[in-house]
Amino acid sequence: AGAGNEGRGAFIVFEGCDRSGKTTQSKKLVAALREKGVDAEWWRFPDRTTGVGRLIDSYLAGKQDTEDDVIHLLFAANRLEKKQELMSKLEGGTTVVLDRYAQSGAAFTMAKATPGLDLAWCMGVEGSRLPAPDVVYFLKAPVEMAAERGGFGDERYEVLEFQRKVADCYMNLSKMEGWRELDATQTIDALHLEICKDAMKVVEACKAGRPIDLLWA
Ligand code: 2DT
Repeated sequence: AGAGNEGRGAFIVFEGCDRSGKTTQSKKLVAALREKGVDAEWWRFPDRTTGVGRLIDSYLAGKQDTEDDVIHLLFAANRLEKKQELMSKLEGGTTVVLDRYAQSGAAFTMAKATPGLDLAWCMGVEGSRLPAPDVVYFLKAPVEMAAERGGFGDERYEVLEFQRKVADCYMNLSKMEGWRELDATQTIDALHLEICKDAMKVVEACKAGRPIDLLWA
């Protein structure tokens, strides 16, 4: 039990378009929190290691086509299957830093503009079954810049035109929900410092007993 082990852990989510720096920043945050004595873990969704996760992986790799509603539900199921573990980490005092969560689910499905799969549907599917993040860090960068970064273009959604739509959906969600918007074009270290300062406050508030809300209820 470290210094950060009394009270509950914070639930911190990173969102943003592909290649905006979520993975780098979320991992750096976990390392920094641990250095400060905060018990913290890095998670990501989709978790491709579960049975559901393997279906998602094969869809993202383009090996399998899946209806838009079905793949949305699989992404949601992938979160629901980790809910007990997530809750017991938070309640046990561990801060969980997530690289993508249900906000990705809503943004990517809405970007497809499939009839019947609107925001209300997305929110209804899992909104009352999962915990809400204590903060969402939204990394904003022009999609063109993200596309120039390494690794872009390997998977189903990594197409500039689609990423533009995802960015619009993220922007709308962010405004609606009051996410913490961050300039992802600054240096890795400058962005990291900005996030660290804010995240420590969130960790302290959760430790002091801020309740865990429902995601969208
Ligand atoms: P990465 O593993 O590189 O982050 O890509 N996605 C993710 C969805 O469409 N719905 C979801 O609920 C989630 C969590 C975003 C994963 C890809 O899967 C998309 C990019």
